[in-house]
Amino acid sequence: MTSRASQLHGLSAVLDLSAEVADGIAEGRPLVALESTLISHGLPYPANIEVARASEAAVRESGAVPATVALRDGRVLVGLDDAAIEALATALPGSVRKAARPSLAVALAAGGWAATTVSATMIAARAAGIHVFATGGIGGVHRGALGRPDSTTAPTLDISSDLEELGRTPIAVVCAGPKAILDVPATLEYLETRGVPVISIGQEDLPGFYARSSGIRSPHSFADVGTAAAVVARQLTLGLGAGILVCVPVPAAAALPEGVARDAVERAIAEAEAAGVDGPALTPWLLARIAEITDGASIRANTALIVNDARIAGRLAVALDHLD
Ligand code: PSU
Ligand code: MN
Repeated sequence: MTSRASQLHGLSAVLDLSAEVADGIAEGRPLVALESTLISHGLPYPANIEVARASEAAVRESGAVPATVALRDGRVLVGLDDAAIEALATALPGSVRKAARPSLAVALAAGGWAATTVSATMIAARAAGIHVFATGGIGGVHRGALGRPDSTTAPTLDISSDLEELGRTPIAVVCAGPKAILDVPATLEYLETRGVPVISIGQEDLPGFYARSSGIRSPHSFADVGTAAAVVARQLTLGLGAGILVCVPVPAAAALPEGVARDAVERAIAEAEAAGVDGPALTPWLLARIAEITDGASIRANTALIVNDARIAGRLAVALDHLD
């Protein structure tokens, strides 16, 4: 490595803000980051492109500026135009990388398109000065990550880099709970250890991603976005370093009944284990298999919850702005 190449430039050297995002920042408007892995890996076409567009529209309706994040040819794009969203949504399977904190450098060096997960999107949002981010469900501790009680298989230690990122990057992440494919109690414990507050809006239970409830009580809950915003503002300004997870349930009309969601998730996980699927491919594989098992009902739930999260994130960004 030459001395020039070894200089530390930081992410700002590879950051490309869209005109809309740059204007929003210059005007001091509230902004909401959106991720792109759910477009390229999380949902099939055309649900993925509909969700990407509807999420941006929902953020705008709430009075904030959307900033969808992806990587292209070594650059971190914050704010995508419609052609970029279409490219991600229609890409051939396997042609778009999935970039998380541990794969960000490789994806940037490889060139071409890469989609950003929650961890990589948080990194980009922080570099752009965006404090609020909406996704569907965060990654977390996979079942079997810590071993299985009645089997001889070794612990996989498959724990999403999303959790570490929440522990070290001060951004509010709005989601419909940890994804139901995970070990949700272990995911909550991990977040607690890493100093990440988990709050739910509008109900005492932690939202269950496809279902309204995870069956677990939320560590904290608040009646509405306004009261949650005061806590978010406090967390982000205390200098603790960690972000905050803000959970809102999937809209009732699109929710899967708890039993239906649980059965589909358990069946898909058993099949994934039998098929030996692991690593970054596991989450997309499970989401796709659950869609087949539920005959598309999980896609409708996932779509509705992502757009709802974007709307709530927009309101949260506006409420934070009014607190300043
Ligand atoms: N939310 C969804 N669908 C998704 C994801 C979130 O509704 O596909 C993505 C996010 O990008 C999240 C990733 O960071 O799944 C988690 O992947 P892993 O478990 O491999 O860390
Ligand atoms: Mn993983």
